Amino acid sequence: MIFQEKNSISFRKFSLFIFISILIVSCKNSEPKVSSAYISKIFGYVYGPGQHALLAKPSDISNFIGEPTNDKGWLYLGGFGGYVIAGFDHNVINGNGFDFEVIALKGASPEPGIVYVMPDTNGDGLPNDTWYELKGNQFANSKRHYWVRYYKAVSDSANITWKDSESNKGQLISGYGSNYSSAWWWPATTTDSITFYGTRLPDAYDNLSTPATQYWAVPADRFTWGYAKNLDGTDYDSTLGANKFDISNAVDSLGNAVNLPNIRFIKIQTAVFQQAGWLNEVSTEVRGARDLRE
Ligand SMILES: [Ca+2]
Ligand SMILES: [Ca+2]
Ligand SMILES: [Ca+2]
Repeated sequence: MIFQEKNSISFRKFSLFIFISILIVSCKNSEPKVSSAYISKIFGYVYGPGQHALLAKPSDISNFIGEPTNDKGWLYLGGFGGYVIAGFDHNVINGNGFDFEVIALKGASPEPGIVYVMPDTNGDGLPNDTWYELKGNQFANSKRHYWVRYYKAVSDSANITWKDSESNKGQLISGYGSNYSSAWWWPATTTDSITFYGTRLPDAYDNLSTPATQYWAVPADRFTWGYAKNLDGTDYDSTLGANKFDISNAVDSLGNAVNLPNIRFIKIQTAVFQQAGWLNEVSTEVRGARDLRE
């Protein structure tokens, strides 16, 4: 009898152990699985007219997914307005200080892109909620709610023309990299015009040319924090060629600060609209983003 009772108690203990074990395992399985600190998916990529139009392939989006290993190339965003929309496979938490970084073309002079963030508010895993701009040091000097409409060149020997939301008109000046800027129209853009909406930063380059020599330079104090592909930033990690971002710098469409506990998606957009002489357009090149806490 005593022996049986002992056995019975042991069996009950064993059953309880199994039950708790199953409970722990099933609880663990129900947590969202974090597979990567890096970008896991691209939701959109459009190249803005610029000199790398024939190099920039739609399939280059793979260069922005995962770890930026040496065998990977770049994702060319092109001239003003070109962008990529990407997502992590988990929420990036807004903790103290920097939260994520955007990896760019290492060592190149600043060609700043603005970073926008979006929480997955409706929880469907898609970037169909609200974008918030992350402000940087030129926030007060930027044009928000700006757009540029580019028009495909009417012939191979013509230029791409444009107009903007301030009724300015102009042309992408031919010469560098090709005789005519018609070659800067992205083949994947099948329409005859394309409009890019976004915030425009001040010009990056100052024209310091003399009659004898053309010389353009980006003053070191122009872009000091808050932009992608910016080696002048105090947020720059020179080892990786990355700029670090704090979700606490998010602002809404009116420019007011918003408190976002986390984000799921990012959009990086070329934010300077300038042709700097022979240097040509100021175009952001990127190659991934990483959650700094994973
Ligand atoms: Ca933060
Ligand atoms: Ca969503
Ligand atoms: Ca560039």
